[in-house]
Amino acid sequence: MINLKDKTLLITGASSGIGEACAKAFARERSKLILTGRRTKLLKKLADDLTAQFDIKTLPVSLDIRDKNQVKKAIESLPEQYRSIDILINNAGLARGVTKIQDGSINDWEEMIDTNFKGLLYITRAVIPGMIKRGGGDIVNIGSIAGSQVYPGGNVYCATKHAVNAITKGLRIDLVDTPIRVSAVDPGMVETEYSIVRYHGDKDSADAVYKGMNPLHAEDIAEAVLFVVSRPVHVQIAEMLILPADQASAMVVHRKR
Ligand code: NDP
Ligand code: 8X3
Repeated sequence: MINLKDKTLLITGASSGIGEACAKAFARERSKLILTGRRTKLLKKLADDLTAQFDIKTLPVSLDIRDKNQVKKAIESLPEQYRSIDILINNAGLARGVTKIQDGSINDWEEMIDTNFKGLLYITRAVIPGMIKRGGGDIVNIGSIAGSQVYPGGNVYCATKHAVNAITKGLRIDLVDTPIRVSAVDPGMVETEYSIVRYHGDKDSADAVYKGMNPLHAEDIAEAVLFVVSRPVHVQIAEMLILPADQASAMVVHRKR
């Protein structure tokens, strides 16, 4: 098993949900954390709390992953002690809306495409050359069951996660002659801010998504990410699909009445 103490980790979307849970899980391992996202106050508070609790180095970085210039600049201007990124967790992402394509909001589509797909590409492009130069690293893409299945109302969100799935596979091919490992962790239903964001702040609609069933917790996914990157160097976990026990597929969920 690889010891994660003092490994430098960059997490996108660390201000809530799965990204925040990853930050906490790796803080327990005493990794060095670069925490990125748009909500600066939340990132700073998380960084301060983790530093105080685990006596680790943390760096909150305000970053809108949709802005390619911001992404490039943020990576290039990292302080020296955070420059050697060992692990990149591509987690930032969102769904917007559940409407049919014919009724869809082009703004919602562009937000999903720009964040989930293009943003992931920008940050990966900025981080990989350093990993290649240093001769190692891990890239973990948080995909989704929506990366291999499509469900009603999922259309563009599912397309972005299918794209993440393809990029993960493409990256693994491109990096096969390097020691860099590329993994996909693909969750089913996890109760985070995800559904609140998807329903544009409508809490009742968001709560209804999980009604009568037991969803995953963000911590369940963080544990999986921890497992993936702590395997011995010759082991590459290519894909991990993780579902709640109450979910069988994107469209089959058992709900107690
Ligand atoms: P949350 O809404 O709780 O977290 C999403 C994170 O992404 C936030 O930290 C947010 O930070 C960040 N983010 C969104 N847009 C941007 C942006 N433009 N620039 C930088 N950061 C951004 O949801 P989850 O934790 O559930 O989602 C994390 C990932 O997991 C996503 O990729 C999602 O698609 C995926 N996923 C989620 C599932 C679920 O059921 N919850 C299931 C399968 C996959 P901020 O707002 O501060 O910028
Ligand atoms: C998020 C989970 O249920 O919308 O990727 O496919 S779901």
